[in-house]
Amino acid sequence: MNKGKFITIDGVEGAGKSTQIDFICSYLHRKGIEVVRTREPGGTDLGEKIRSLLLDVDSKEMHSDTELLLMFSSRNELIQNKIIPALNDGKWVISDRFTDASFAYQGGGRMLNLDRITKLEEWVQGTFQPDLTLLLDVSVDIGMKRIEVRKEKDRIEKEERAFFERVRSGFIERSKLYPERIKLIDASRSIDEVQNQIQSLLESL
Ligand code: Z5A
Repeated sequence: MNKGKFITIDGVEGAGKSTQIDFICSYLHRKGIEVVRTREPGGTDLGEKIRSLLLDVDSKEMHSDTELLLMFSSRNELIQNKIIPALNDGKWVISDRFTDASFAYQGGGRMLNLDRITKLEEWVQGTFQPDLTLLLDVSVDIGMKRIEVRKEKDRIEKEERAFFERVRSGFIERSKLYPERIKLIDASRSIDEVQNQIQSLLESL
């Protein structure tokens, strides 16, 4: 039986996931909870290699189905080799992105059939789901503005604006389907205000 809790955080790029994960980790540490921080795609040795393939700008011909399958390959490694063992040890796991991102990016952005994504989800996860998903919702404009000062864009970040609008809608649809698990947070607010919203959700967990 799992003893730890599994929390995921998601949203369009620039929503503030990394910023808020820093806060969540230190908040839980202060409560005496041991936390494992991870990310998708990636989070394991093999997963990080898969991540490099996925984000490589030279892979621009990658078929959308290949992209989806690689996301789930990375996820399988992460679940089996990192998340489940940590939860069984009583640790809490915080993942920067998880399966909702596949529904939003590959389902919404790439317009892949959602039933096929559901089949992969069932195959890789069975009934395993996060205890809590924090969905940081921000407009595509705000998200892009926050990260415009950054280095070069990776393969997915190079997509056109309409792609990211579909991704955002995909996330919102997910939150409507699973309101108990996915908590929609207005991430256009200040960092402190977003933190306060997250802190009360963590307390209830
Ligand atoms: N992907 C996929 O397609 N399918 C899948 O199944 C999965 C992933 C799992 C890698 O994700 C890519 O993989 C991603 C989706 C795809 N592609 N895209 N696009 P990633 O998570 O590694 O990369 P990212 O989406 O590009 O994340 P990010 O740009 O690093 O965003 P973030 O972590 O949400 O933002 P941040 O670094 O915390 O904040 C950005 C800046 O905004 C920073 O200067 C902050 O100080 C500032 N900030 C943060 N919060 C605020 C607030 N509230 N106000 C003002 N400023 C703020």
